[in-house]
Amino acid sequence: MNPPALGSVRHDWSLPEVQALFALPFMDLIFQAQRVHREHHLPNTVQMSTLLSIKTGACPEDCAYCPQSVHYDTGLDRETLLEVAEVREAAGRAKAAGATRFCMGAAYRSPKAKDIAIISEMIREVRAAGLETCATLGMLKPDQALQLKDAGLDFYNHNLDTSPEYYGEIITTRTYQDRLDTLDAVREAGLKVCCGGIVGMGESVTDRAQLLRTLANLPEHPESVPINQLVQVPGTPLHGRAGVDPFDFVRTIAVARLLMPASHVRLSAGREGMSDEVQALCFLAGANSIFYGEKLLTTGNPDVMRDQQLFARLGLKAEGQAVRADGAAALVAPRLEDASEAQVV
Ligand code: SAM
Ligand code: DTB
Ligand code: SF4
Repeated sequence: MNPPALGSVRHDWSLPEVQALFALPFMDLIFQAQRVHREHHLPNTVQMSTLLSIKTGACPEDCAYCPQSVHYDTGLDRETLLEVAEVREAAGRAKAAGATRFCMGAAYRSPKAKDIAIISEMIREVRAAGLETCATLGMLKPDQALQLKDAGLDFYNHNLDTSPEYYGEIITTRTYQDRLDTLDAVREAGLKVCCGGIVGMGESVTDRAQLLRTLANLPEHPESVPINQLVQVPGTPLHGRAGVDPFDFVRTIAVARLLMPASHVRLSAGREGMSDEVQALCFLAGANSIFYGEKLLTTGNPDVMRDQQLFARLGLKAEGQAVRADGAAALVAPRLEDASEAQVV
């Protein structure tokens, strides 16, 4: 029997199948990824999410990549939970700059009841600003996921980060199964799932394959799949690691696109140090989402002007963004029915 064609939504990927995709000649892999991308998505269109750290630093977890862990001295100033008004203002700015989704991140192992009550208020304000809402607050129990859903949350971000096999090298304070349990609770509550990982932590190609295979073999594919390149922060155990070959990063994006054809694959952390040309290769490989705005949670991201110039040079459009009063028409996504034939082939 022939294997299923690339482009079908599957949940039964074997490790050898995924390894074979990683082993394809670069051009063949990118060609297949772009072909599958166009079967499922409007080409030249990128979804834009803006991040805000609503509670920064002093996290009890020991994630070896993270500047916010209390276990490492990264010189980060800790902050308590922001005021609702501060979040409302940041959401207004993100909307005006052209984002369609606003993601609130908190350095928690898991949120407390009083935090959920305040964050529910924040979610209502962000929705009122006309943005999709996303939160990333650590582990959730089923009742907490339901409370966030009731507050109007659209997406919950919780990453697997790496393969089950490599995970223990990176985090010891919670298990891979804890993460899968949170993803279950989020799905059961009816929230959309944003789940991905990090490339460049010293993992092998097999680890990258196992991460993507684990994501693709979940009962439902995450709607958003953030692929982060490690941002090396002095003071964290992973600072000083050899950087990843940019072509290997692009390959990871391409394989994510092939394994989860209908999902948004986000070119996530690490863009600030990436050339425009490598970013263009990531879009060619099927990335169709970015973090937009000059800051991620605690580290930098390309500023809005650099991204607008990159989009203009590549003819990329922002997904689902209404025309802005200041005439930033280059960021307006064509509706499918308005797209020219050249844009939908
Ligand atoms: N504390 C919550 C948690 O871990 O679930 C939410 C915030 S946490 C910062 C969200 C994700 O950001 C992590 O799972 C990781 O994938 C990513 N991340 C954190 N630090 C990073 C870094 N230095 N480089 C790349 N990605 C990073
Ligand atoms: C994700 O996958 N990447 C984002 C978001 N989800 C929360 C976070 C990246 C953080 C990079 C390091 C920092 O800025 O602290
Ligand atoms: Fe805490 Fe999240 Fe950072 Fe891990 S990634 S140390 S859980 S803030």
